[in-house]
Amino acid sequence: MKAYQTNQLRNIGVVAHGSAGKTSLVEAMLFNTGAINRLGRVEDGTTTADFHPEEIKKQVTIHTSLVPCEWNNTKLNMLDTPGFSDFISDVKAVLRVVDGALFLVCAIAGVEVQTELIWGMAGEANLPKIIFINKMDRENANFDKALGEVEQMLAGNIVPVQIPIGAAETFNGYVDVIAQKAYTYKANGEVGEIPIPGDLADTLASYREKLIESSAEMDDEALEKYLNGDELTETEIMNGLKAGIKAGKITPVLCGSATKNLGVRQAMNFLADYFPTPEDKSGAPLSSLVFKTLVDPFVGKMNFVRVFAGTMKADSSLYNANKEKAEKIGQIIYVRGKHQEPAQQLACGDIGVLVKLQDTNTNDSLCSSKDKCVKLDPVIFPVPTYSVAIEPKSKGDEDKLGNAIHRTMEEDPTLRVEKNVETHQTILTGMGEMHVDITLDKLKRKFGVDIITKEVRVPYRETIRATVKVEGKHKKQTGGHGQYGHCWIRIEPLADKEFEFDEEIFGGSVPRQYIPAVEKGVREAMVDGVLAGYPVTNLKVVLYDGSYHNVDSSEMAFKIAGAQAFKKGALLAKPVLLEPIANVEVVVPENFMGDIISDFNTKRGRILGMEPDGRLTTVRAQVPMSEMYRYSIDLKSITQGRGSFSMEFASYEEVPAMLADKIVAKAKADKEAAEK
Ligand SMILES: Nc1nc2c(ncn2[C@@H]2O[C@H](COP(=O)(O)OP(=O)(O)OP(=O)(O)O)[C@@H](O)[C@H]2O)c(=O)[nH]1
Ligand SMILES: [Mg+2]
Repeated sequence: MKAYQTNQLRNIGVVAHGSAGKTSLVEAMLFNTGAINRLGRVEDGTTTADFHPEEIKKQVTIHTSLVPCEWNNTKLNMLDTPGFSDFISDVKAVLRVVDGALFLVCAIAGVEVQTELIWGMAGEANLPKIIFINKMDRENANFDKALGEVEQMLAGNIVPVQIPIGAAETFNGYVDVIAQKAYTYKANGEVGEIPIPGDLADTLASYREKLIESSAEMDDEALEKYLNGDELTETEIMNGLKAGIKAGKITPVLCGSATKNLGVRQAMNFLADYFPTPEDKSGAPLSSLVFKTLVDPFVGKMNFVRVFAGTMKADSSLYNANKEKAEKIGQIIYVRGKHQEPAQQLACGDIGVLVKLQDTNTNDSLCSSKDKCVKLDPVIFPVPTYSVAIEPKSKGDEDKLGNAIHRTMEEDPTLRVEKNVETHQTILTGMGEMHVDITLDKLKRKFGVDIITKEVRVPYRETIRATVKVEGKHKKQTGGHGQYGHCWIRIEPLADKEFEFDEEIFGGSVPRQYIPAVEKGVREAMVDGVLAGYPVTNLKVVLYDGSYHNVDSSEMAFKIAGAQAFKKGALLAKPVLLEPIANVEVVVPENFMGDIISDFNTKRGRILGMEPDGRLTTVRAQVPMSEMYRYSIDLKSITQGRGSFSMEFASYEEVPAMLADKIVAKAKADKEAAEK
């Protein structure tokens, strides 16, 4: 791959809802450059961008792929992103490093949820946007309907610069609104000029008017001319369009078919001619951001990096501003999907891959040295909310699993792993079912660990509601050295603290040195509650009496006596089961509010409040954690993917009696089964 100057580069994020045709479009683009001589198909797993085994298997994009297309003396750095919501983190990362986004809209399905969401993100980032209405060749393709949805659902000044000629099997050309000419696609990829179809004349006139008006608004002189009723020159229109795109004030709309490779060359020309170039800061100190990390089985760790200022040179040393550590560049490589070739440098604005960096991962800023350090804003990744419990299929693989997960997390910022000390489960949390499935597949394929998943156990706890006085006596005095420990304890509920131990011993009925042993016995007994084996909390134990034996008493004997007393006492002290409650915040379009609330009612939730904010409403509630482990799936189905939520632990509360009976019964059955 040739080296390109900053003004020859275009960094373009290809984004949309799943299946809109992003990967197919990028494939056609690459084919048109001559870099590949066969047009790969997603269905066959032969595209350049979807090369990871998990992508080929599922026929969807899971990882962002960088596919540079050398075209008309420019390099279009196309970043093909996933459309499936579980992998939205990759889209977020891409939007952080590109100079604009190419949105695909399916000519049949129209504007779908993920497209709407990503549109919002691109808007927040002030990114230039272009729309390509795809699948014009398919049955029921309807450009006007798709365009209508775009205008209605996506904010901004939408300006069609092409009009398709025909649709579905008759789709065979387009009218260029800028040049005011009509073309038909030819088999060899060229186009031939044809007369403008009569039935499109009015549409052309109205789109052209919109284009001129929008372009004129970008320049005072042009605007004055326009308002005076004078004609704008072609150059003025083109400059206005270019400026409008860059400023995010004009969103041009193009059309075509990715899989038939129709309209794709025109889209490439348009990107090369009208899309903004990276800002040229080649003279400034090096500033760059890693936006994706992949662990390749052959190459090792690959860090995708975008240079924002300066030039990055191969065989040089870098400084990682986040880790505050020097890094040596092993090699810079240009990638095209999985194809790799060495590069001497990355010009300002360019995107490439660094291999074998020690401590660098996604979101790290790399600069030239400590004193010329530039730390860039990181990508804010979504917090994962879908959890499963995992364990290796064969017990011996525990260590292997730990290591494999650690490596996988290096390349995935939306994965969490946590060992729950109460339930002894390892909990894997990801963005959704598909994300977790793919992660488990990957762990098996890359690291050879077979993993089974289990339902997440709720970390219930137990406490008591009444005060009791009980005796514990451990006495074995037949033959040899005997054992003797004897205590009286009072167990009382304690509101704000997990545990407290006190003593009110008079006259040395229990000698000093054995008091800690009683406490130890109680604490050990509290780990395994009397109701269902959960840890017991929120109580105070007071040792107030007992007795001892000069020869036979020991710490061990008093520990056993303490434990005995506690077990007996806890049963008498009205034990109850506690469950963790979460504070939940759900953000949904206003019209789903009612459904969200009634769903929480079925989940034993308490609604704390609702706050409208524009089209969205935030619902705040307290819901038992046990009802929330699969909420990401429920929320997706209630809102068709338009909602998001977060939650955090709030407190422990008593489980309603009916439910508690079931949990206790199940715990007993489990215990019996385990003992068999
Ligand atoms: N008829 C027709 N089918 C298309 C076109 N573009 C894509 N497809 C088909 O639509 C399906 C999805 O295409 P992809 O290119 O994988 O779509 P994507 O946007 O990359 O999807 P994700 O990676 O899952 O987000 C595939 O079966 C393609 O063959 C098109 O222009 N016309
Ligand atoms: Mg794809």
